[in-house]
Amino acid sequence: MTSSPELTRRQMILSSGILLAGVSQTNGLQAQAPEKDLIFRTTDPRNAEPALNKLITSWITPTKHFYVRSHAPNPKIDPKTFRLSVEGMVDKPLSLSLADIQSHQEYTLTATLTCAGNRRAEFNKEGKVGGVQWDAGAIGNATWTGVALSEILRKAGVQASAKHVWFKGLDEITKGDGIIPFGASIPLEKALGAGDDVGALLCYGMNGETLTADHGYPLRTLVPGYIGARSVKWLGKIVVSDVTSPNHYLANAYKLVKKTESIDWSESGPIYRYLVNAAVGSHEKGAELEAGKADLAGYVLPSGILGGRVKHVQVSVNNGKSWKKAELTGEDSDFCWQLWKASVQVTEETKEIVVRAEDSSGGFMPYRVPWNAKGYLQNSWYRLPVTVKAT
Ligand SMILES: Nc1nc2c(c(=O)[nH]1)N[C@H]1C(S)=C(S)[C@@H](COP(=O)(O)O)O[C@H]1N2
Ligand SMILES: [Mo]
Repeated sequence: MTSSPELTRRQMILSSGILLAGVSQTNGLQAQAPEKDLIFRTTDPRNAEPALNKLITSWITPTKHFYVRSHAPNPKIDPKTFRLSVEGMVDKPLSLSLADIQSHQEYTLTATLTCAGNRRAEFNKEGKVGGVQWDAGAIGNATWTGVALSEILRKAGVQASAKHVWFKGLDEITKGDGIIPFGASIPLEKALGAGDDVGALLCYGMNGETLTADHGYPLRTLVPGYIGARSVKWLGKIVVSDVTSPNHYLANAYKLVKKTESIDWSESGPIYRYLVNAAVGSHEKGAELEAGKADLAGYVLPSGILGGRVKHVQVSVNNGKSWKKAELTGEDSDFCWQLWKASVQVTEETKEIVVRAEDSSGGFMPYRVPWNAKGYLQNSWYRLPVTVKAT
């Protein structure tokens, strides 16, 4: 399947850590995937994030700069024979082709997707955490096109005692002795939305183009406001139930637990919403600055709550003794990040640029996030180490 030129390329990729083209994804069933310009944390499966200076150049993240988080190789799915099944606590189980799905009203919305493990690598300062060693790039803001999950559920007829909607992917993840799909569930009320909130989408488009293999072709869920793990790619099955999904990625993983050895999964419940977060993208860690004015820029994400907005982003050059308010740029929209910029005065005493944010729901970035064994929800003050030289 892999030709030798690709192998050569792969080796080159591995040595540089950067993949400039989606060479290994073409499966004959769809067009060549667009190029990716990402830093690969692992290549098999594909886990990659953009350089932060590229990430913050636009409010909409181009697909080539959109992070990829996959637990197994992209499954090869024939769109002609593809079926989405809808079962469980419904009056009328469904088996839908892509055309059936696309015959419903189409929605396009912009929403930020972020991995619960974004900024995970920062936990290592306190104690090693496993998993993909993300910097602050496991986040992106895209336009998503698809149909409302609520409409499909209504068509199937959700029974009165139903409380959760399970999603099952078509990927095959080796776990222990077995092979399992990636799965998740969300509360029924989140799935259905209300009023202006369409709830969750079943998407086939991203940034105005057909969803790529990396992002879940031909169909994925998009759950605005929730951690990326609830937006299941390569969606094959929906189950309506009165309980949460038993799938490993809902029942066990994506929880805040304290121990690495013999993890007690019952210690906490599943993570759903993401938290307010921010990072600097204009400068690299360890950047050399000249004393005087420094122009900084980055992203900021309000907590994943409908109507949630960024209240303010603040920057400190003296470890939080004083703060300067940053200016927000980009658009102000539900479940979307914002970009920010600020000019600050740095001195030879400045060792770090520190950033924190607060949102309209009272969510804030704390000084420190308690260490957790799986390295989730790191949203402490963002610290960018710098060296400042006298002019
Ligand atoms: N089927 C499937 N869906 C999945 C995953 C996966 O590995 N398999 N990863 C999840 C995680 S942890 C995240 S953060 C998002 C990432 O979406 P992206 O790769 O499109 O950025 O997809 C989620 N959906
Ligand atoms: Mo994730």
